[in-house]
Amino acid sequence: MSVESGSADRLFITGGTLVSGEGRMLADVLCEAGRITAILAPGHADALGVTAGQVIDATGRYVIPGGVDVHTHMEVPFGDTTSSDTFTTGTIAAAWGGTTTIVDFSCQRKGEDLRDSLETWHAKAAGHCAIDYGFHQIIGDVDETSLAAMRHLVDHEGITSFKLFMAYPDVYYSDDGQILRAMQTAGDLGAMVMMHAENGIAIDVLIAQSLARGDTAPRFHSLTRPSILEGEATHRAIALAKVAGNVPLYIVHMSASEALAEVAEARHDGFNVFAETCPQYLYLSLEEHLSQPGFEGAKWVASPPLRSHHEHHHRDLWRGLKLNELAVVSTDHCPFCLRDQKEAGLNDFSAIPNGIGGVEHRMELMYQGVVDGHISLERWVETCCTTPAKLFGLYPTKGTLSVGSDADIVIWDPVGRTRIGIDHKHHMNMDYSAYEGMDLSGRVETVISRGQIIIDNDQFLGRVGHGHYLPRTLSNYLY
Ligand code: DUC
Ligand code: ZN
Ligand code: ZN
Repeated sequence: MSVESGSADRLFITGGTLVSGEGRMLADVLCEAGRITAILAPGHADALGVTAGQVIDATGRYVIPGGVDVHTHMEVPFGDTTSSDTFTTGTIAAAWGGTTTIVDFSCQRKGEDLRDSLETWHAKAAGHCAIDYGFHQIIGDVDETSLAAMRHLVDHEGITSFKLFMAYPDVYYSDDGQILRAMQTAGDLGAMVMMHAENGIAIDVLIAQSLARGDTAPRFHSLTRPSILEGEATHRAIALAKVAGNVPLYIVHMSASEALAEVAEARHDGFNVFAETCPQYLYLSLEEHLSQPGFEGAKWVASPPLRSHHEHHHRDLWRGLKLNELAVVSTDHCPFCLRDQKEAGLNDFSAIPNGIGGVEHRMELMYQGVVDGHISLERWVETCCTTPAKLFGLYPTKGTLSVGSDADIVIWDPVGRTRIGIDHKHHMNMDYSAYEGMDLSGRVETVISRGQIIIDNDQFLGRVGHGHYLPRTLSNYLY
């Protein structure tokens, strides 16, 4: 690929293969003032009088919409610590990996007003992001006040999705009655409910028993969060969403076959149920990662946990992605350093902050899924760019290469390679990589955000503060 410079406000991408969820075609893309203004059959630019500003020759490359990662946690408090990427470091890392939009979470603590938590998250992000960002709202305290505030957030703040927890008693946990009430309110508003579906009450019993036995190493994190309890919670969440009137429900960070089966059945029966998985649940396992000797396994403590590769979860999740039982791939990027952060749980796995960092690598890891034959090229774009934008009220501004859309574009080199690791490609603020040593097919070559080139051939050319807040609309794709 070569870039010729010209007017910064006008960008012409020629000779590439445009890929969408529906197919691929050879076409040229004209971007002006941050938007896509024309998509032209190759060779038609001259006839139509298109005079280029800056020209990018994308011959032999895929041209895809910028990645949309609808599940990240920058600067999120967890126990006594805070996730290690700021909105600045995390959004720069995302850009390096071809993601041009994130949706993070504003978190309501018990007793806090939803609006105050949102203000706190705006203060963390505003002016600090390299790419565009939005927020979902976590409701940690379902009561009359927060139910009323949900309407305010939808009507005035561009927040159209709300996350609830069936895990973490005493922190973010909601009981079934609270969940039902929040779902009824979301249903009235036309908003989406996102669910962390693990049975936290039962899990806490298993954790206490494990620690009492002296089973304190990181791998017991997975053994005390059995997949059947993810399946049970998913079943219950779906049942409650049905009782609330077929309210749109989105199961986050799915890791388990049992949970997938529940979603597949509900979707088959026509209910408005969606789910995402994350690369860690497709590539990493209890045996190879969480069970590494000593304290190493702490690097991969996240909830839900990595699953056993003997139990077919990985295979089933790949199949679910292919069949649209799983709609989206996000990262649940929630990074903590091993030193001083994960080490809080040296003698007690339950004190290890939960989370894996991966915002930089989602597009790369999922492209490997194309090369390995798990999903098609089109499905890669659909699950990583288009559907997340559709489900969360960002489409068609984001997630598509269409006239009028934001010029968020990735130029992808299908024959290049990407080596992930702390001494290779690694821009997240973490002292290790969860994907250390992986050598992947394909490479992010150029990343464009609203018409500005922010990554080009291993150089960051973006600007902190370029990223705008994205107020989101209610989605038209939930019913
Ligand atoms: N759930 C998340 O969505 N992210 C990090 C930890 C968790 O439990
Ligand atoms: Zn969660
Ligand atoms: Zn999360």
